[in-house]
Amino acid sequence: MQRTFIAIKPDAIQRGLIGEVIRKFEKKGFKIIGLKILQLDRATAEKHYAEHVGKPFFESLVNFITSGPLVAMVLEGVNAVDAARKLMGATNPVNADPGTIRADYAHTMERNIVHGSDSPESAEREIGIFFDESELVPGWKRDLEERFISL
Ligand code: IDP
Ligand code: MG
Repeated sequence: MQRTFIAIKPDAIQRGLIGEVIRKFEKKGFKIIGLKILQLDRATAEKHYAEHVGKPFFESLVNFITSGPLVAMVLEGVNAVDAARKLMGATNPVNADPGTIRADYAHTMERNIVHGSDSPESAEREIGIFFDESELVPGWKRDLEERFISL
């Protein structure tokens, strides 16, 4: 089991897509173990996107991600980091495989609906930025799993 950090970005929230995005991850079988809505301040946004400091798009990226509320989420699953990124599709939605979240709902890199951690290390770092450990419910079981265990 692995954890990954997902953010549903302000463009998705403006467009009323929170439910659609969560549905994709739920349908795939991830467990949501952390979930909240918040508006990022600049300092936190810069910390979250620290790897992109100095890149030409950094300023507009930070402006965008702080422009409205986002939904922060922690998912648990097998190979959660890679599996979630696969489901999200490529950074540039034009290159995203059909059926992925970015292919279905976005067509520009600047408004690509969703963020997902790129490694288990990034996941732990990003989870720490957005959540206190006490806000997470790790390892909860579905009734079906409990039933299988007892059979
Ligand atoms: P990722 O979100 O797929 O991990 P990153 O390279 O980490 O992609 O970039 C973070 C975010 O910054 C992207 O999701 C995208 O919104 C934006 N971004 C990345 N590269 C560019 C670019 O070349 N121009 C404009 N925006 C970009
Ligand atoms: Mg990234």
